[in-house]
Amino acid sequence: MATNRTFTMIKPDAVSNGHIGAILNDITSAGFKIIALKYTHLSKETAGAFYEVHKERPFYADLVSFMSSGPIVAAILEKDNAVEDFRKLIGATNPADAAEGTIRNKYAQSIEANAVHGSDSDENAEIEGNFYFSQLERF
Ligand code: RTP
Ligand code: MG
Repeated sequence: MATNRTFTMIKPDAVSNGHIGAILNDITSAGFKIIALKYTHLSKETAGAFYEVHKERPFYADLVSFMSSGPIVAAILEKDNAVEDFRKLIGATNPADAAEGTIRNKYAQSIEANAVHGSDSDENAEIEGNFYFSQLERF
């Protein structure tokens, strides 16, 4: 069953390049409501645990280093058809392939430093949101 929530992170490249405000504005302008929001810095261990699903992928070690290289912004977002619509809003993983006007098209640096994360399923949105936020941190 489709739910109306997804989970995102503004990645270290976009934070250090000063794009937090612009990206949150794009997200809310596209009709997503912010349910939970956190500014934090992942340790290598925490980033490794978050990306456990990618453990066997060749880019896993680099991804964990990158995601723990500086602060990130984590959020739970709400909108009808949230997971699919949010992935449309952010664009393809590789910014070279991301459609004009998408967040990755505007703010990403490379296939790894690609500005934002977006959950790829309702099930993962739930798991990822629970990784960062308690019930008391959701509004
Ligand atoms: P995300 O999970 O961050 O929303 O990205 P995605 O679904 O579009 O891509 P995924 O396949 O889940 O990969 C997770 C993140 O790993 C980095 N990556 N690097 N060097 C590479 O070839 C490579 N491929 C992926 C990216 O940061 C990607 O977003
Ligand atoms: Mg993914």
